[in-house]
Amino acid sequence: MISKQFISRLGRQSQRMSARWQSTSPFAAYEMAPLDPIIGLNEEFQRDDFPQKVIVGVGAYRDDAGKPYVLPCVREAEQRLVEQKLDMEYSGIAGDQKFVDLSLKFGYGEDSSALKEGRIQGVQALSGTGGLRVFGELIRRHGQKHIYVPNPTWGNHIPIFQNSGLEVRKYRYYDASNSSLDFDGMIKDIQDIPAGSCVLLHACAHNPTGMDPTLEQWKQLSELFKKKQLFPFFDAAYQGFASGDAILDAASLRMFVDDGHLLGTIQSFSKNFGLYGHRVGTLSVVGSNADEAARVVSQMKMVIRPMYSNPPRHGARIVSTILDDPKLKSDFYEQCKGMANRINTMRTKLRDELEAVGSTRNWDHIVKQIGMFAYSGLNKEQVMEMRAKHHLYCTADGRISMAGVTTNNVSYIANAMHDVSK
Ligand code: PLA
Repeated sequence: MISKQFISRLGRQSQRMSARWQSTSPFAAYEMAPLDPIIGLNEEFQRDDFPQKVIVGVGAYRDDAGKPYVLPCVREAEQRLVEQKLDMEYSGIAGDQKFVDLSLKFGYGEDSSALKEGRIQGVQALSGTGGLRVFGELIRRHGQKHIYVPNPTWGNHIPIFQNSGLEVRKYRYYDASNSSLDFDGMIKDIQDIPAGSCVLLHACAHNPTGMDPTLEQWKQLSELFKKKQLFPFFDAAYQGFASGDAILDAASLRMFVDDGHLLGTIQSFSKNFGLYGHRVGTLSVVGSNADEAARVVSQMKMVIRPMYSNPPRHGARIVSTILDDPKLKSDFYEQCKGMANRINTMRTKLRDELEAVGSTRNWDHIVKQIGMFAYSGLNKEQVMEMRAKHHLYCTADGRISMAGVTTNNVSYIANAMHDVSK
């Protein structure tokens, strides 16, 4: 029998041991890391107890009541999946093949000849971010030393590629003084990029600027990439959110493939299908033939297996249920358009409200920009003042998630913007 005295002696002993361990904790030198500049805003916002506080930080769609929105087609697909009582076995390393096939058709086009020739192949990815990370690792292992990204770009592109062991270089993209695309600067910088380099392009709805090249400009870029023998890599995180039409939004990618480029692409289903937390995406390449594309996919699997083994199943099943069913697919196109339309209505409202509250600055760029964000032109000091004085949270670069602007908060937002910029 173990006596009470024995147990309490053991207790005292382990207390003494843990005190000793604390002084030599393996974590003693860990410093508190800064909050993430985009997702970290949510934490700061939650700590704020001001009743009228507003957050327009992370790009997550809200309905006009300010609530997260689950697309009805997603709800219906989920219902069907529950009824099927599917198993929950591991997926393959490359994920759900049916999902990948449907996703590639969604991105590259149902009748893409490169797809029919088997030259486009890919894997399911942990949404856009995971696909970018695997791609970064893949090209670094196979000889790339750097990657070129637009300036500015989505903030996380830089650490993702740095963590993949690549040096991140920038090309000009935005003319802040005119709130417009700096196409001449972009062309000039791209002309100087060494042959064979990988260059990231936002397929549509450029984050954060909301400014995309026109179709004629994409054509010029395609020709330049060919002449300079550059390796294009498309980040398609907003297909459907730019024009509201997911097919139109894939025009740049499809043009490059039709022009014969060999390239890589990540697709994210976070925004267009509203599947943020389910982490659904695809990483694919267009190779010169089917065998080459298959070899690249086999190398992607070599990156994935020791990194996270294989991707989650549920979100991919939702997307493939929708894309494989004519009725759900057409519901999706309509519901995606609905989100884009609400954002556009809010762009006009925000500009009009800024005028109504007496701002004499030109805010036309808010209406001219497309996609999820307004790149307001407010500087860091103004952003911080809005946060302190008005409890309005947007990212430090003045980017406002238009998806979080609603009929109820638009005049509050306009007031705060005007107050810090008059
Ligand atoms: N690529 C771009 C250009 C993005 O803007 C984002 C997300 C991603 C990829 C990755 O998204 P995913 O991993 O969910 O597919 N950008 C958000 C969210 C919407 C974020 O920062 O993580 C943003 O607020 O900028």
